[in-house]
Amino acid sequence: MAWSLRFNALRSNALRFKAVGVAGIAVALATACVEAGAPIPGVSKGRSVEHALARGEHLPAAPEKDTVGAIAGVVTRGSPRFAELVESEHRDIVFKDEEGTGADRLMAPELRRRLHALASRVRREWPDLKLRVTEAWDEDLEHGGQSIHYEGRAADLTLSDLDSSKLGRLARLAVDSGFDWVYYEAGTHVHASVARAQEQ
Ligand SMILES: [Ca+2]
Ligand SMILES: [Zn+2]
Repeated sequence: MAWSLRFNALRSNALRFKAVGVAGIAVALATACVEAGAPIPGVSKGRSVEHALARGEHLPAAPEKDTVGAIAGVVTRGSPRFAELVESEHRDIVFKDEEGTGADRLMAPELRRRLHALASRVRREWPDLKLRVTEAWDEDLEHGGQSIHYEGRAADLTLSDLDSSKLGRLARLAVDSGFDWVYYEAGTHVHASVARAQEQ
C-alpha cells in the first residue's frame, strides 16, 4: 500500500506516532510533508532542542587536554595540593557519594564555581529536579589515563531523575554555565571540566 511505503520513509521523530491508529498515521504523513527545520511534533516551542548536544558530542571540538590542560599530577588525600580542593555543600545538588568518602563533593575552586552556576540553571529549567554529581575529584583512579578528575577539575553529571533524554540539554546548560569543555559522553552522564585558574 502506498501509505505504508511512505510511512516507512518517515524520519524517526515521526515514528512515535505509529502505534496510535489511523489518526496517528494521518499526523505522521503530515509531518513527513513539512520542510526540514520545522518544529518536531510533540516538542514544545521554545525548548531549544536544536541547541542540545548530541550523544558523543563535545564542545569545543578540540580534545579535552588541549582545552583545559593536562593534569600536573594525581592529587592524593593529605597532600599539599589536596588542601587546595574545596567542598561543595550546595543544597540544590545531589551528590551520589557511592564511595562513602565525600570525594564527590571535593573539587577545584574553579570547578565549584561553574557547578553552582549550573545548579541554578538546572533549577530554572526543571523546577522539580536537581543537578546530580556522580563523580568529581577521584582518588580511586577509576577513570584511567591522566583523567582531569584526578585534579578535581572534572565532574560527571546527571539529573536527579536519571532521565537520559535530558542529558543533551544538560550538556548545553553546562556550556552556558562556563565549563570549558563539555562532553555528552554516554547515555548515562555528561562529563564537564575546567581549565586551571591561572590558565583562564
Ligand atoms: Ca562517585
Ligand atoms: Zn568524567
